[in-house]
Amino acid sequence: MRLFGHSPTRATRPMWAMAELDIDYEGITDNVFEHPELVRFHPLKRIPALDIDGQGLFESAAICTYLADAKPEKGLIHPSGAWERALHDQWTSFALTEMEAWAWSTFRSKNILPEHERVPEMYEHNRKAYRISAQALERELETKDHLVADAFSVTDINVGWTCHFGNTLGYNDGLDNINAYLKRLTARPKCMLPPD
Ligand SMILES: N[C@@H](CCC(=O)N[C@@H](CS)C(=O)NCC(=O)O)C(=O)O
Repeated sequence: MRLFGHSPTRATRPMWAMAELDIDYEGITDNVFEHPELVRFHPLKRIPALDIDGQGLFESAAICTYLADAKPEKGLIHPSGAWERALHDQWTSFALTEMEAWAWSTFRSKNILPEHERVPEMYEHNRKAYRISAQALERELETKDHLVADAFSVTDINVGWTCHFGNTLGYNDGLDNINAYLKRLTARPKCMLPPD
C-alpha cells in the first residue's frame, strides 16, 4: 500500500491507524500535492489517499475503518452489524460532520484560500457550531475513557484527530473531558497526534 500524505494533516489518521495495526506501507510525503499520481487516487487531489494495489481509497476516516476491518485480530473495530460498529459509525460521522466541518471551514478560509475568497464573518459562527456539538461529546466522555465498548478503537483515531484539530483553533477551551481524552490518546506509544 502507498499512502499519499503527511503530518500534520488528516493523513495523520491513517498513519496512526497503520502504526496501531502494524501495517507496513510506503509513505508519499514529499511535494505530495504535485505528485502526478495523486489525482488517480483522490478526485480532488487532496490528502490522505491510499493506493491499494492500484485501487484508490480516499477520506481519512473511511481509510481507517477499512484498515481496521482488514486486521480484525487487532481488535480495533467491531464487525458490521454489531451495535458497537453502529456506535463507531455514529461517532465518526458526528465528529466529521458536526464538529470538524465547522473547524475546517475556518481553517481553510484562514490558511488555504486566497485573501479575496476568505470569509471572516463565518469564524465566530463556526466556533460556536463546533462547540455546541463538542458539548455533546464532552458529556459522553464524562463516564468513558474511550468511545466504543470502553476500549481504544479506530473510532478514537477518527474522533481524536477532530478534537486535536479543534484544539489547534482554541475551540476546546473549558472542555475538560475532551482535553483529558486527548491526553489519554497522545499518551499511547503509537499515537501520531502531536502532544498538546
Ligand atoms: N474529508 C477529507 C478531507 C481531505 C482534505 O481536505 N485534506 C487536506 C489536508 S488535511 C488537503 O488535502 N488540503 C488541500 C486542499 O484543500 O487543497 C478527509 O478526511 O480525508
